Amino acid sequence: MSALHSVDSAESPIPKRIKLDIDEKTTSEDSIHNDLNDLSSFNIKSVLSNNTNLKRLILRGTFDSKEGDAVVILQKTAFEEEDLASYKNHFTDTNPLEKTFQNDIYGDYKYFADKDLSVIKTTVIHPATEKHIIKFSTQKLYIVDETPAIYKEVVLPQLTDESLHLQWVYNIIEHKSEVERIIFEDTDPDNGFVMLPDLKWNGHINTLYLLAVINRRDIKSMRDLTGNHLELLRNIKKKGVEAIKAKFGLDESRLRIYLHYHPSFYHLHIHFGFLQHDAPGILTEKAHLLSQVINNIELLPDYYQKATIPFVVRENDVLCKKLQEHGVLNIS
Ligand code: G7M
Repeated sequence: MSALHSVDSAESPIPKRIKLDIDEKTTSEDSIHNDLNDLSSFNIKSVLSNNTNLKRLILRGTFDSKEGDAVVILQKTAFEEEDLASYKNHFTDTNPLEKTFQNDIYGDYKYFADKDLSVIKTTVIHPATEKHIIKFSTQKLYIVDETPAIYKEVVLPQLTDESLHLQWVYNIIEHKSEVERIIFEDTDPDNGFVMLPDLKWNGHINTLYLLAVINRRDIKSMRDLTGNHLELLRNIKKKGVEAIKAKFGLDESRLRIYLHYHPSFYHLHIHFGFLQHDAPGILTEKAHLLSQVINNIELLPDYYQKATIPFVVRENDVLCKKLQEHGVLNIS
């Protein structure tokens, strides 16, 4: 997945047009992303989710003369504080205010901004699999305390069946996609990683959201981490922090550096976000601070093979059914 458009401010590290990098289909000749200039050929079939907090609408549909379903994610972008000066250019008599009501000292208006102030970050996934449709649909959530036994007997067999494949990750570490977006890279095969903007990032520093994807392919998630990986984890933390300081001027103390459990793809990766940005997936049932993970392993090298780790499962996940079948999750 990747963004179709991004606001290209002076500070933005992301070019105005970002290549869409989903998987190997990106490069195929009939890829929707080769010449998608507007959404006039998109036919809406249903609304998968509408998050009024995130101001994000996710639609399922099809594209004219293209086979298969598509998912289109529309998300209103945050204001960019750093660029206050440019706001003056947007407050002109060609950007009308329409009064909704007035009461004493309070006035409520609709402001019709120029198009660069009203950018909607758009992600297009085509062809979208049934897994994508499920992933992006609003669903009931359940929390499960995952013991090592539950992981081994129920969760792990399910992960190996996981068909949301890792091609897009391999494209990143093999320099086949998103090469121009790389912010930092350490090519060491054991302890190296590629740091680049997360697909969800719109390029504004106040919503900074980067991803560090490791070069090696033998660590699925936090569960696999042991004392043998301390060097890798410390390296990602140190060099990732240095790269962000050099590129964006943010100190480590202003960053939230964390892993997701469970992640959405099983190739170890670490999130680097601006502390004051409430990024999706920072809640306690999902986010694990990297410094804490390192410390747990320092105290006990096989901590993550012994620990019970809670995680959230969604009602339509195949795993949810499996957990019920094994009596781990009881849904009335
Ligand atoms: O929840 P989890 O820790 O697995 O997070 C995975 C992250 O990968 C999400 O925040 C996605 O936005 C991000 N992501 C997913 N895809 C398919 C891509 C991609 O193609 N490129 C980039 N740069 N990030 C992606």
